[in-house]
Amino acid sequence: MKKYILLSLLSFVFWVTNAQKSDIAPQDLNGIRAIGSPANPKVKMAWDSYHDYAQVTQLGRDLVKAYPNLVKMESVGKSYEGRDIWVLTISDFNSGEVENKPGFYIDGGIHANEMQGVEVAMYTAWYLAESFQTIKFINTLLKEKVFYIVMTISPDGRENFIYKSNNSNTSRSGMRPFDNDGDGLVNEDKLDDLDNDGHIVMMRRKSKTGRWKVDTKYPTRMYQVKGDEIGEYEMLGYEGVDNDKDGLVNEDLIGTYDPNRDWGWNWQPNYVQNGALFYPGTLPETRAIKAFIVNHPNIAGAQSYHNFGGMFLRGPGAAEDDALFSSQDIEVYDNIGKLGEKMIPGYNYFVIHKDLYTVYGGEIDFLSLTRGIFTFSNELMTSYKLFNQKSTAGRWDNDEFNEFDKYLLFGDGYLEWKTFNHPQFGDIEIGGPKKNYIRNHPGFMIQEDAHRNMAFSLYHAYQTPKLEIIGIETEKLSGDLVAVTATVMNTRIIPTHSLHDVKNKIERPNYISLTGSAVVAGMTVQNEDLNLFTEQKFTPETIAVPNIEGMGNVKVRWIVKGNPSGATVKVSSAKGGTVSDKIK
Ligand SMILES: [Ca+2]
Ligand SMILES: [Ca+2]
Ligand SMILES: [Ca+2]
Ligand SMILES: [Ca+2]
Ligand SMILES: [Zn+2]
Repeated sequence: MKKYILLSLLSFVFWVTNAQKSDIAPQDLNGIRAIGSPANPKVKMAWDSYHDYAQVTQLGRDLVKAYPNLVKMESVGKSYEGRDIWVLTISDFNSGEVENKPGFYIDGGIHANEMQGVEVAMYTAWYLAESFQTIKFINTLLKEKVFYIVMTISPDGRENFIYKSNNSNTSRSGMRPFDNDGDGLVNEDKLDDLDNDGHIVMMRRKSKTGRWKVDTKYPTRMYQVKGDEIGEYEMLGYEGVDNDKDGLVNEDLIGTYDPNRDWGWNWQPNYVQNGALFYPGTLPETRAIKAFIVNHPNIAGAQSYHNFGGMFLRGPGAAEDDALFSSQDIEVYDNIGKLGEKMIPGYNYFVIHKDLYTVYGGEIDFLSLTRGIFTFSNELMTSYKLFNQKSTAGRWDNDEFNEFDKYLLFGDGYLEWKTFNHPQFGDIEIGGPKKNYIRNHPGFMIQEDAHRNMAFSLYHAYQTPKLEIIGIETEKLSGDLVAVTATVMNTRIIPTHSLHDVKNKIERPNYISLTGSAVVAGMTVQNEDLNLFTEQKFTPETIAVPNIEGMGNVKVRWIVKGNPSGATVKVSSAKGGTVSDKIK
């Protein structure tokens, strides 16, 4: 009897270990699993808070540990303060070399106060790894593509935003000191957290000539009086004192430069483009990412997450570059951007300089115009998300954030006004929105928007070129000559080269080669019915094809001596990957 119990116990243990070994965890099969999400992830994460640098790093390490065949983590360089800028390479390492797969680049949080970009990038890395075994689409995607995810591109600024006193607009940049007011001193008059609560809020003072009043409906909200209405308060800006007694308050803050004006396309100096530094690539963070992008010519699509406004932005950043976006390339952007508007209600597909503002030396232009990469930048969060309806006023003018705060956040979004005795302004009051409200999603909304934005980028990544040799035909000619004709199709909507790339010869052409057969002549078929060919006299065995359009195809033909059966046709494309087939 004892033996029997032991045996059945052993077989139970055996069954359990076996079940754990299988690709799909039993908990994921039914019951608690919600469709589209891993129920039993190896790396446990909660997506209702923002993560600091140590936690971002830890997620990368945990994913590498749990999924060594899917995730690799490297440092692309150091930030100004010496933090590693991590890039996660995510792909199925068991199916082909990653360098030979179309790549998709993602980064988040170049503007450090725009916190959720980092969370979307982290969520994407986590979701891809955790869903590889359960969701067929993700499985195929990681077999065919490689993702390069820089979770936080400005780690110093993010640490500052989290651990130091800030408002929702600081710190937008990194920590490099800069003399903003030209007095020979750096960071000499920073924001001052008067009550030391971590939030830099507004200062107001009672005034008979003031043009501001308290909104009786939402007492933390101030509004500007109009016409002949008498005001009650004057506004004195963000919490601060004149530290260096130069008659200005908060005039030399930490990091007022803009890392998204430091890139090498249409860069302009600071007097034209506010926030630019000394030359394109002044910052170590920018230089590290540029080198990474240039060293990965397989990157065919890219996404850089920002906030605020609910937008899918494409270039150019400046009107004078409009002509560089051909109708052919715009059609690709339209296809992806318009679907995005359906995938994320409240988000709009826009052009940076037309619908937002002019940006010189921006990262999006660097990616799309210097490197020929089809790039979107999503501006995360919009007031549409509050009540699923379009706002009638701008972010700072409407009272929807106050209403949302009252009924859905129970007052957690704002600090009530309180008195303070200021060394220069006397009796004032301080209050207003917390640093992590307005621009950044409230906790319960982070995951849904992360998922929707990830889905948009996965669709974008899916549409990077996929090359297939759809047919190889042989035809006996006179003597021992044989014509070999190969048809190569791109079955996705992104071409191997943007038209801008082709015109400027940014990336090498695609090569279609025939090996294992004596090639006498090689040519591109222009029109088979009308017998139009373009012969390539130099290296006829390797035909250079400048572009294979989205959903388009090319035909190449070789004239060979003798029976070509067993010879190999190979397509090699920097952004379209490699594929080969043998002649039967
Ligand atoms: Ca100064
Ligand atoms: Ca404060
Ligand atoms: Ca000063
Ligand atoms: Ca000052
Ligand atoms: Zn931004």
